[in-house]
Amino acid sequence: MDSFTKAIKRYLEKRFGNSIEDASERQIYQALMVITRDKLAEKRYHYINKLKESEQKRVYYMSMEFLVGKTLRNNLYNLGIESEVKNFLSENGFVLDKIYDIEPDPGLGNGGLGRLASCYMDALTSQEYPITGFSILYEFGIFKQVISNGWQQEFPDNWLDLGKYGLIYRSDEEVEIKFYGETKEQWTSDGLRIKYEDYTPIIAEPYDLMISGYETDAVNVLRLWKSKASGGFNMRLFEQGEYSKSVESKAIAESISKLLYPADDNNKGKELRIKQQYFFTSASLQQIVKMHYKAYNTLDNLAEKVVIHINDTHPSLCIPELMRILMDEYEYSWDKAWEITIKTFAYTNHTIMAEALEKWSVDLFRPILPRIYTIISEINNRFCKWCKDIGASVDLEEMSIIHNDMIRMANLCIVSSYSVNGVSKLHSDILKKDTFKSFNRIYPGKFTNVTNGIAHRRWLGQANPELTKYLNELLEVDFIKDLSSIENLLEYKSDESVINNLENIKKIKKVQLAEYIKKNTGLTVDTNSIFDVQIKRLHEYKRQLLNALHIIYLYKEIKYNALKPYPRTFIFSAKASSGYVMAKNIIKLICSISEIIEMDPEVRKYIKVVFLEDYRVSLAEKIIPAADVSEQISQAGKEASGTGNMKLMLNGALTLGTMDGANVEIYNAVGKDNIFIFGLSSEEVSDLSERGYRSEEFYQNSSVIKETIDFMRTLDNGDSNFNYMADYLVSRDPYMCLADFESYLEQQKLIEKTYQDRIKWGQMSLVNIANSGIFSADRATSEYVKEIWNIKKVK
Ligand code: OX2
Repeated sequence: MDSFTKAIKRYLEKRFGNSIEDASERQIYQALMVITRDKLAEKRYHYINKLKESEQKRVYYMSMEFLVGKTLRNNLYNLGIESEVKNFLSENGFVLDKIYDIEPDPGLGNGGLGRLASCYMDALTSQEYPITGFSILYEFGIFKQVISNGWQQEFPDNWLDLGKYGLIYRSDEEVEIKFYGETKEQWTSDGLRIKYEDYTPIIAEPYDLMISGYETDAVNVLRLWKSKASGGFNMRLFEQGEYSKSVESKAIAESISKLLYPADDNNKGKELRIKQQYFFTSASLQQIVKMHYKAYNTLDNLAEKVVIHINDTHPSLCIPELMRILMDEYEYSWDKAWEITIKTFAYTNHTIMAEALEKWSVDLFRPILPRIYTIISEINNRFCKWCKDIGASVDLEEMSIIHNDMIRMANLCIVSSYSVNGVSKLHSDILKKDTFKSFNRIYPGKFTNVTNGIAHRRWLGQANPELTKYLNELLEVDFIKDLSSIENLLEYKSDESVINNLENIKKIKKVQLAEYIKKNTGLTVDTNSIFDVQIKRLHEYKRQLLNALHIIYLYKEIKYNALKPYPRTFIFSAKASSGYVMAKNIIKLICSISEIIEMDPEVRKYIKVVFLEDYRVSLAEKIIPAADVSEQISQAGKEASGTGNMKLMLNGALTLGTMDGANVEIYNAVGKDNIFIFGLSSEEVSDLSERGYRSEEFYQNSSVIKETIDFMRTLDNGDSNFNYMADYLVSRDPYMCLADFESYLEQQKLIEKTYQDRIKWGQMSLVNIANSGIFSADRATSEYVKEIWNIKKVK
């Protein structure tokens, strides 16, 4: 530790010519980022040497998204030096929390899928497993959301400006990626060889982010690739006065790593997205293969030493890329290359939403990646032939990788991986029984489940130090090291003083959040009210609209039927994909409700609506510990798992949810008396869909629905979209909000009643915290380690 503080002083002197007394907060921030990074890099050096010596198997985790969250606090916490650094700084007049605030959230992801990848990197590192993450160094991560007059606006997020201090540039490991051009088959004395001509080369520059683990010597790396033109700018054009043309190819090349697509609901921006996907998978594969060859002088044992995990289909071009490298660069035959490939890849599916299952049109794809296209096409030919050979009565319409001139990436992944998993029990069952049922028939045993998990060290240890400290003292077990031991809390279920203490901690977190709300929205919220929270991407299937409809109902009842409900603060935070019009309309609706309530002194005594803009990891860390109610109200069968549900439960919020995704497992863990479940089951949803869902019938047949929607229309003032949304609900309602409305209302009433029984609520909350152990990412990653990857700790 002494050396750490010395290093801070030395850095300030050398870099800025300042002593610590004269340093600015910015300078302290930079010093801490750089010194922490270098300290981790040093640890990494020893760790990697042990790993190399042991020649053990490694995992490479490919993901288009990693939502790492702020790194500085996480690293100091994991290194066990946070409180010393805090004291050292405060002796010198600085507040560590203010320094943390300077760091931007590296927004290299959209939502759950990206955050899951980061939780897993953290958990695996804490358990000393060898994993490397690969992704893109997006210059602009997920956009900054600003709400203006209730509408979402997007602004670029220039996170690298201050975020760059955590990265290490590895100029020695650049690779070249080839796009466009033509491939020619050539017969040589060694047989058939592929020659690639007239291609456009792009350089991938590697930047490494150190991933620290809790109380461990392990340091893993997230490698992020940045695109750069090969050859830079054209001097001849520049000399001819063609200034903008001279840098054109550079601009095109660099566009690849410019922006994270703010869409996790569809596959837009097709061409650039294909380029991004190939760019990072090719760069990563080239590096993996090169390193392996250097270590073993052969690729024959690749599958024994390497697992490449494909996080949803976005990185699926890894598969044909490995085939290409093996055949075109290392002269393997098709059969031998295929044998290695299908033992190397494992694939996780994260969604069954048709619009999110990636498909690329052959016409678009083939010119960009001609060689890769030929390989995919050959994989498909052989797969279809094999199906016929085994005589399986299989449905090639459903299973063929290329169908109607579209390449179906999930099918490619299933055919080419040795393992396919879903992310909750329900989701994995749906994959087997429905979405991929024919595949499940011909590949028995290939499909499996690993229910998601979360990095409790961040989501409890760091986000809620008050609760962590209290539980540490109470339980006398290191539940931060091993979350399963948190179940000891159950012993205190009847201990009123414990219930009171938990309630007091919740209150502290609510006060902190209320201050944030005041500062950022100007709204004053009652910290004695129920904090009812829905925070996640804005999607119709997640049904923020159902939540909004309930608030409109309450408003009507308070205003016209003298209802005096227990006070509630409805807190929303969500980004909508920039092209998703209906999602943006839902944000507008929520903001309009908030405004109307705020103007009405009669109503705002009881209910308030807060929409916090720019949802991101660091904001989630503030909201989650303060939540009383966790809204997990997706249409059953649509949310593959959810992970926010687990984070909220861990912090003592009670779930109000449908039997969807991991809610089902939360229900099983806490029992029916400690959760609020409503709505149609996933089978009932399917049945109703098949029979033909008509929301208008629900509107006509239920007086409460009818009155609420009719009232909603009266709120329209021309600038709001109440009428528009009411029409949408009555005429379409694709995710069946109206079908579930009454049962949702019933559970909301029960919540209100239960909350007022402070002991009962406190006990339910305690039971939730105590049963959250199974949702640790340590548990989830251990399942990957044992069931799928078969790797060992680095000792
Ligand atoms: C999300 C899923 O929607 C969510 O249910 C799940 O918890 C998360 O992935 C992590 O598994 N994009 N985001 C997801 O899937 C896709 C595709």
